[in-house]
Amino acid sequence: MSRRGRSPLLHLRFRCAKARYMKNQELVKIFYEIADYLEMEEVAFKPYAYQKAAITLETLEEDVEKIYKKGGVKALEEIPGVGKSIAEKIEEYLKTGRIKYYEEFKKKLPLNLGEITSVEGMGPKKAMVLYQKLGIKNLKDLEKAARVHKIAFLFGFGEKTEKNILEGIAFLKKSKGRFLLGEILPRVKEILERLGKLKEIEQIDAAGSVRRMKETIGDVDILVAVKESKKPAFAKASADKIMDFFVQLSGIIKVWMNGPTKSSVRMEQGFDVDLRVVKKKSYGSALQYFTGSKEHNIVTRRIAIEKGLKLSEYGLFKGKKMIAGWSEAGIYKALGLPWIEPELRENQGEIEAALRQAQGKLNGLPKLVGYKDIKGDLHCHSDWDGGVNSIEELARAAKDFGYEYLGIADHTKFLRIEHGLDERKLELRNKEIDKLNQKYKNFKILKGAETNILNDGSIDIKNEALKKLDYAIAGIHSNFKMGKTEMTERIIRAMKNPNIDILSHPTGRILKRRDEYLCDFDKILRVAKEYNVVLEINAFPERLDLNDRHIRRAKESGVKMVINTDAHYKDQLRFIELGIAQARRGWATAEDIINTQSLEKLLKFLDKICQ
Ligand code: DGT
Ligand code: CA
Ligand code: CA
Repeated sequence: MSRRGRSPLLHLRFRCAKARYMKNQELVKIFYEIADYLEMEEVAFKPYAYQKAAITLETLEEDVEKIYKKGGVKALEEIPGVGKSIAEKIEEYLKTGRIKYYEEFKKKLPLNLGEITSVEGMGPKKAMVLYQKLGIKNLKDLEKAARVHKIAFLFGFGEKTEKNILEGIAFLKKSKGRFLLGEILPRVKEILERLGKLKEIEQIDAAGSVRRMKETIGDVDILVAVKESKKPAFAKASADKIMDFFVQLSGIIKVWMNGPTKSSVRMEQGFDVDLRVVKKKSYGSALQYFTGSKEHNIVTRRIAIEKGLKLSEYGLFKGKKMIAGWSEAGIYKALGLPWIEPELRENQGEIEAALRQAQGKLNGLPKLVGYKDIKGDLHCHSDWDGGVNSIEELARAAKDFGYEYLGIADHTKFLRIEHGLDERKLELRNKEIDKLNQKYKNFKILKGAETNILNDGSIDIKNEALKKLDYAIAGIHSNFKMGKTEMTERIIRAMKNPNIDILSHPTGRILKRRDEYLCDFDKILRVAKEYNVVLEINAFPERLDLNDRHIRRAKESGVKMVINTDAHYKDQLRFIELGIAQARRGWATAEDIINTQSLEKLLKFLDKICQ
């Protein structure tokens, strides 16, 4: 099946990301939709150009409006992935609030594409057929049609597709109202920074699921301690001032509540933020309480009761006397526990481990991998396979990031990802890397590839090509709906290939979109251990795959892991934080993660597992 000359959309998109600035975000949505419309009309290359622009805009930390005001269309063209024609469209949008080119598409095909394509398996082309044959314009229409079995009879659809559509919609509904940590975190940091400047604030932290770095977030909980004063009136005036400042922050579209100790707002990206102001003496207990999780707190409160104490958000009390409250560590200490990292607070055995540690026994709390421990990323895509940046740009970004090495893992030739490299192109790319490496001191670009595991478990590129690499990744990028035995065998066969070192995004889940594929994870772990295959913790915001539970099982099985971003654009290297958080939530230590090693050690390790 050759579709040469066409340039299909990248298989993975960080869709509808919450870009930092509103205009960026609106443009991201429009450009993805234009790409979809172009894809429907089978236009060559152009869809990909729009998609590339969308990818950069959604992670861009600058406001396009500002860029434009400063330097006009020329400055817009400097944004990676933005060419002349797209720069002009951005200008048109900033000037008139619309893009004619887009409006014309919408007139021709008036569907809510974003909604329909958010269903797993629903691409733009299927959406067009459904619109033309059944008049399906949005999610509601789609669900209705699937329920009354109108879709199964259409050419190219069938009962299975109809079932998948319903499953996809059910999955979407399940995750409704939750936001990806990757979308939320940059905004939270910004709010903390803005509020943190107020002189009335003694201390400020994000609590709740954000502090625990959970992969999805319901709402954001921020906690503030007011500077102390002898006069109560002063404290109250300070709290009022903090609240008033908070509810007037830019980017807020609704104030639910503005009270003396709690305010609650909705941000333009759609999520809510609660701000609580507490007294300094209660700050630690409030932080402990509002960090949660609820399940963790139930146990800490029970321990307090067993000691004849009472634990609440106001403090730890013995009768009427407060015995701890200002510091969070002080609360744990008074309960007879060491401080517990927020990422562990899910009542998954962390309190038992803390108790063992306090009693000087083995198997205490793990020394978690640190946010600064990663020395390089082994999974990013260059412009050789359709990523936004050249290898050199990526290397420079990685160097600036403080890395010792960067692994380029371009896609290989599997037919559906058409930018994939064949043996010859991979060879050429390797040469470019060799050449670039002569330039660097104390930094190295590693030659990798992300190969595709075909239906029978074979790899889509020749072993001779893999042998020339520093390491090879294999991943499933197609046919996710296999039976459990078949899928497990498929993956295992790939892992047994001596040239495969890393299994990428091992369970295939996409947050808010699709579940893991069926697979016997224990079997995968046994084979990984026996054949020295490293499992990836993919840090891409919508993947975070392995998840926390799998990481913990991998660690317990003695299987090594690697934290990678899967960046398709240099700014996405910062997603690494999300992967590290996930590793921590899975109790991983630096020893469990191979890319905490220096270049020298990593190369030795790869050499060893390559045999
Ligand atoms: P989320 O917002 O759904 O992502 O998850 P959280 O954990 O941020 O939950 P949220 O915002 O409802 O509450 C923040 C924290 O406050 C929660 O982690 C623990 C604490 N908390 C809230 N309600 C209760 C409760 O009824 N009992 C206990 N023990 N703690 C609570
Ligand atoms: Ca929350
Ligand atoms: Ca909350």
